[in-house]
Amino acid sequence: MSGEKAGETSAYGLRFTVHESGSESVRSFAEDVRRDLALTPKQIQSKYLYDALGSCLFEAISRLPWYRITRAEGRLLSRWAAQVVAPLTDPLTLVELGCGSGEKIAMLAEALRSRRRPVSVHLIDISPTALEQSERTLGRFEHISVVGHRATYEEGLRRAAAGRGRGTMFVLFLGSNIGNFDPPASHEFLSEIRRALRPRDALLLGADLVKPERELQAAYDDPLGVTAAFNKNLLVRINRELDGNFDLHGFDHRAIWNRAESRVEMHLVSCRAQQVAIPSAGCDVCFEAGEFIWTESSYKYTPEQLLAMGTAAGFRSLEQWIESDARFALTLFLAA
Ligand code: AVI
Repeated sequence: MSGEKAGETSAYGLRFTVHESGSESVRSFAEDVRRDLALTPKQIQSKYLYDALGSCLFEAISRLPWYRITRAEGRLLSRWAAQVVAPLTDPLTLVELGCGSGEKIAMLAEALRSRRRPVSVHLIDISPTALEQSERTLGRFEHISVVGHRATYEEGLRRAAAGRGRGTMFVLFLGSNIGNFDPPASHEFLSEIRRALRPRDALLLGADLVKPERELQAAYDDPLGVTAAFNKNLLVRINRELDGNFDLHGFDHRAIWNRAESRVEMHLVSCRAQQVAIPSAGCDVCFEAGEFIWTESSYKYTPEQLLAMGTAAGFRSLEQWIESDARFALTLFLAA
């Protein structure tokens, strides 16, 4: 099911339209939870971290001193925005996969202001909160029109590509969101982006780099416990949406650096042997003491790996900018 929520005209006269997608319904959540909690190890897909509260908690994470991805990427964008957009010819359609609060696309919109050409922006996020925040952030630009798609990346990308006009489509996949895909899935997804593009279209990929383990540990298990709350909110969501009876005190947040796989794994570890009922998912789940649910992987890369990933998906790398303090890379690819 998909449909258009009321289009709105902002104070700036811009149209902001949210296209809803029913693909993240409670029913598919229930089916996924039932299937993935029967796996060994038990799992819950990380996309379910982002309900309204989860999106706010992620926003809070991005402001923590120990989680440096967002600020490092912001520094690169504010320093290099003009160079990023320079090779792209007008008219431009910008598509951001996972828009967060809209601050990053705003930096590029700022750099495009001097061209005095209208820019179409498509924002794709499964979180209505993120879409609303982005709408507010982008409301100040008179040269852009915004369409929000409440959809998965794949569905949103399909819709944005179907609605594009002539000119250049520029896909932004930032914030190291690529890191939440395992390697086969990231290859498949980058290839899917490439298939949605025409030659001379472009992709900007923001990805976190390998760094010392103690920095990763602090980023994913922060001393304020915000990341722990973000992770445990999955159980709150299951209790609310699927009538589960998870005891929140019965699970601990854990983040581990899996060096062999080059990823940080987030787990929810059962503090004791226990049984949890999730009636709306049609399951009762037994946990042994110490057994965990694997809730997220965040892959970390070398700069060379990122170039190779783009090339393998059918792109040609044009430029790579590295923030060497926090170790983060922005890579600009052209559709070959
Ligand atoms: C959204 N994503 C790139 C974040 C990450 O770093 O993997 C989500 C996150 N998980 C824990 N902290 C932040």
